[in-house]
Amino acid sequence: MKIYMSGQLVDEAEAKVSVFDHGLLYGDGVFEGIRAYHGKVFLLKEHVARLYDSAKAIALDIPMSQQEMADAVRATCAANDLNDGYIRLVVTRGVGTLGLNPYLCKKPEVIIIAAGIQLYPKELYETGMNVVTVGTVRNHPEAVNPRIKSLNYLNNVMAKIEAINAGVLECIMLNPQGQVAEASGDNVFVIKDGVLKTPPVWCGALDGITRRAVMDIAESLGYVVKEEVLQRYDLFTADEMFLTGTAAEVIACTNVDRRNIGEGVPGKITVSLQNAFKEYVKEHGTPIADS
Ligand code: PXG
Repeated sequence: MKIYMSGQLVDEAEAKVSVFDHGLLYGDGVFEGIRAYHGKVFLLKEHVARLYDSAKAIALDIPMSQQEMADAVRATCAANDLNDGYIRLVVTRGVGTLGLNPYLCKKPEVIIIAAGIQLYPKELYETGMNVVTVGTVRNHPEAVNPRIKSLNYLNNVMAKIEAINAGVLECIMLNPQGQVAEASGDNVFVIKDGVLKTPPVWCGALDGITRRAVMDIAESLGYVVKEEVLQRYDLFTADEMFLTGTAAEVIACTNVDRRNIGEGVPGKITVSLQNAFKEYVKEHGTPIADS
């Protein structure tokens, strides 16, 4: 596999970071997860823009333009003959001292990995998945704002541990006020009386790119979509519930905290959105190959 690192494509065995990189020492950096479908990078511009916003929020200057970054993503996919897969973009603060001071780091490190994708088990897309709400609350917005896709994902990892220990694969995280924020690596939607509802990002959610795509799709199918504060009550009383994310795409949640959502099977609207999403990805990508 070829990895993009320090401005070049190198063999996987040579793609190594220093033990003095602040990405490793402090989780000081940002990342993106992007999908390629049918030889096109899905919503590439949007992912690159979010990466630069995450970087800006932590005062990290990425040493290349957004266009150069997008071209580097395409070049990494091309070098690995990737048509369908998962791309991980990582920008670390770079090599510094053992102290915290980020201003002593010489140059941010940009890494692009174009690889396969690990999905939830296929049958969960048919049956829906069970989730639990967890005790680990989402980061306070004035701590590490959840809108930053930072390399410091311990908050999410701690939540994921709780989910797995409870015998499920994903969880719902609440914010410090006890409102629904998102899943550990996905956004959350409920449907009540035909209306789609998802928490506004200020409730502690990443401004998910799949989330926005699904809001778009739902509106084009004629559904009303609202960004609304949600409480656990809204999950328990929902007719349908689903998660969205680059890795997960659109997946139904049929049980929360051992309570069935609706009939305990994926709802009709969720299934229609899953199908529409498959079509949407065909039309919203940047071709990997130069035309
Ligand atoms: N919330 C969080 C906290 C995320 O990390 C999403 C929502 C969905 O956003 P997009 O833009 O992808 O629709 C993410 C996405 C994983 C995994 O293994 C998921 C993500 C990052 C890394 C790994 O499920 N993020």
